[in-house]
Amino acid sequence: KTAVAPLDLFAIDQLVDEEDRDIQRTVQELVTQRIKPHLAQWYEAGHVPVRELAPELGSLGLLGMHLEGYGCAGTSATAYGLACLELEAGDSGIRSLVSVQGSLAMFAIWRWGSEEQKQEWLPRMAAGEAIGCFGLTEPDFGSNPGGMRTRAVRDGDDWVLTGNKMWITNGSVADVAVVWAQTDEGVRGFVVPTGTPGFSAPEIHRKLSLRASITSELVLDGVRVPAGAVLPEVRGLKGPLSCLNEARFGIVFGAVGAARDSLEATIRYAQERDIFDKPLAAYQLTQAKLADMGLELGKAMLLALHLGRLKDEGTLVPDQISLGKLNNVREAIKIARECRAIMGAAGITLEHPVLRHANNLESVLTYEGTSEVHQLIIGQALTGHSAFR
Ligand code: TGC
Ligand code: FAD
Repeated sequence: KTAVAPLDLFAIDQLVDEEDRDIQRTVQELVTQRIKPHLAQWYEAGHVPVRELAPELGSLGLLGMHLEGYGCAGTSATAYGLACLELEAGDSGIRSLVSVQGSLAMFAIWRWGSEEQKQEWLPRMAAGEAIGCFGLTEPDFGSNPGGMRTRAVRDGDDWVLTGNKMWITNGSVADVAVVWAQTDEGVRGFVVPTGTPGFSAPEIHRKLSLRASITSELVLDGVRVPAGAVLPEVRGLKGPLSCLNEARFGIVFGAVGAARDSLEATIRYAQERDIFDKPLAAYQLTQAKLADMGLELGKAMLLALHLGRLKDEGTLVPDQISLGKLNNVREAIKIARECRAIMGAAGITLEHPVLRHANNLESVLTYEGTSEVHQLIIGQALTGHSAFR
């Protein structure tokens, strides 16, 4: 009897529109042919060729794909989610590249930028010719970005930015950084070309997670930008947090991809590996683990699709994105770790994707709001009390 693909357990494919499914298949093909063969090497090297990959991702419309106009594909939010799922079935670092470009840097400009900023950056970013990064986190302010110390002060018509950002995806390969800074008018966003004097982005090395992704510090040492560099349409923390909603939504789907890839690899392995004279897959203990993982994977996918539908209807609220991010990343990391254990020693190498996914998901659990931050957002929605301070 042939094994059932984990996603088919729930017959979830039938719930997805034909058009969205076509997009998903195209991304799956790209990941299988162009990305998966190189992942072990990129991961080992702690490097990913962002400059080469970005135009390929752009040519498929994957950069800023759910945005309208300015060279963006304008797909449904669900299609964007399914693309994130397939990219993260490759590696969380590849999905990060796409999340940061489309949902953070491009979205910030698309939603809060001036017409000039949009015309200047969005078409090139959609094509993958210009790379963007998003600087919110600081060394001392991660979960609490409202405390940020980076400051932008007026000097005549210009703004001068000073401060440090930390853990910034694509920082050292970016052409443009969307930087959030305190001003006399509250937090504001700035579109900073990375060649501006005073801007530097040292890469962070020795990561044990998200190795197929570039992570950097941003140093802003009196970076002078013209008046037209400020995002004119937003003031306050709502600016960056609105971008996080978009990226967190992508992660709700993406985490399912990492879990699916782990489970598929493990089911294959368990069928081929004989232990005490019969396949590992034939033992009740193994089957109980696989069944529980298949169940959690299907539930996570149903939740992702539900949130996708709400987003496409225009009714999705941030608290619901927190439900999805908390559940799906938490379950995905449990699945990847359990898969690693089922594979025994073979699970610890880059011959199989499971420990790579589990290690990546450590970052995913932390970035875009830690699990604790999302628990507290949900706690606040349930009780009306903010437990953040
Ligand atoms: P709080 O007082 O609750 O709110 C301040 C203002 O923001 C508004 N707001 C939102 N607006 C849009 N979307 C949301 N989700 C929003 N949440 C809050 C709120 O209405 C208020 O507006 P106004 O007009 O009244 O001023 O803010 P707080 O300081 O208490 O903080 C709340 C908290 C802790 C939930 C927030 O700070 C938070 O989410 N912290 C986590 C930070 C985080 O997620 N950072 C991610 C950095 S980027 C990243 O990790 C990229 S990883 C690479 C990849 O994606 O692959
Ligand atoms: P902290 O905020 O110091 O949290 C430490 C611990 O305290 C966590 O367990 C947290 O859950 C817990 N905690 C926090 N608040 C509370 C509370 N109220 N109650 C109880 N517990 C609490 N940021 C960007 O701006 N742009 C990027 O492109 C980007 N890319 C990233 C890429 C990677 C690989 C990583 C790892 C991070 C990236 N980040 C980025 C930063 C990320 O968003 C932060 O790491 C995250 O927001 C958490 O901040 P922190 O690491 O400072 O942890």
